[in-house]
Amino acid sequence: MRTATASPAGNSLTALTPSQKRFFGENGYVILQGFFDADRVAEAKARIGALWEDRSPSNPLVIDYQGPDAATRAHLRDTDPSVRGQPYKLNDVHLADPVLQNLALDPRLVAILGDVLSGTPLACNTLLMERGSQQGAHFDTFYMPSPTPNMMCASWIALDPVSEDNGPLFYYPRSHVIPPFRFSSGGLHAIGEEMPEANAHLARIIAEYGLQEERFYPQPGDVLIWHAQLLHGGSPINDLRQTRTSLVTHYWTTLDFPDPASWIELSPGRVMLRRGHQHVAKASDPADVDAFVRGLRTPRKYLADVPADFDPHAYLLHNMDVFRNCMDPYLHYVLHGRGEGRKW
Ligand SMILES: O=C(O)CCC(=O)C(=O)O
Ligand SMILES: [Fe+2]
Repeated sequence: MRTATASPAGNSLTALTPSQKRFFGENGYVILQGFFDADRVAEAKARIGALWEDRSPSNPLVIDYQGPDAATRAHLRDTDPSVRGQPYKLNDVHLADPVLQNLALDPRLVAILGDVLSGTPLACNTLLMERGSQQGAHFDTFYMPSPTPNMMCASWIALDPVSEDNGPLFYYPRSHVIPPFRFSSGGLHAIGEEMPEANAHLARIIAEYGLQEERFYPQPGDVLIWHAQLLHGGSPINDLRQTRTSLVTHYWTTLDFPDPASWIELSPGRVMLRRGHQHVAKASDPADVDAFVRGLRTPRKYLADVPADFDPHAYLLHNMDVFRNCMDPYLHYVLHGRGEGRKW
């Protein structure tokens, strides 16, 4: 599929061509070949090494292991270097590292994303991986649906060549036009106990609509942009020795966050959600929760929408997944928790 969306001068592209725009609308993704040059790629890879080496208490990064200790979340500074040889996800490097931030919020990239989204993209999180995720087919809206449906997209920046052996990203072209799976809340946000049903639904729509999986075999510097509702995942890794470094950024838009206190604008058009790092918390820790609640900058719109006696501490302590994912309890309650019948 790479030729269908090839751009003659990827590293000077600042807007999608009309045919690329049409391709995105019809297929739910677009590939920008050679978007970042070799220097940007080398610089980014050097930063990843430096972040791993930074053992100082001021290194705020939080890692999710995906290897033998899958489901472990820890500070990168405390992580044994051997974990680097296994699949992992490093959360939100854009909050801590200017070089990686400049990839996620590259001026040319945000101009293109703004066009795709018809609004200013708002980087809500990043995931840095040095190996494939091997994650099953999913919609990103299971994890971080935008407040307004479809006002969301993702960029996937290749920093290594990808082949069949190092776990290529896969996706189903045109899956974005299929009505999304709705959880019992009526929303798109995943409810843990209902995931088996959601996965069975995905298998059914793949068969019913005759969706054909495609795999992405990029060169370093290539970028894939996908629509909020494009079904995708990571293929199995055949050779764990090979890295498959990529930076994924999920973007909402500033239209959903009209209060500028919710963002940080690095320069015009380059905007990220004002938020902290993910929380490393194994059990309910009221002191951590308290510190988090004190630092909140909840948009007024959401504050006004919760019951007068809503207690954000109690909500986070009852719903540690919300705390671990560093989600604002008021916003989470209004967008998801109320519909899901969450306790507080
Ligand atoms: O790179 C991968 O293997 C999958 C990444 C992904 O699904 C995501 O970050 O949304
Ligand atoms: Fe995803």
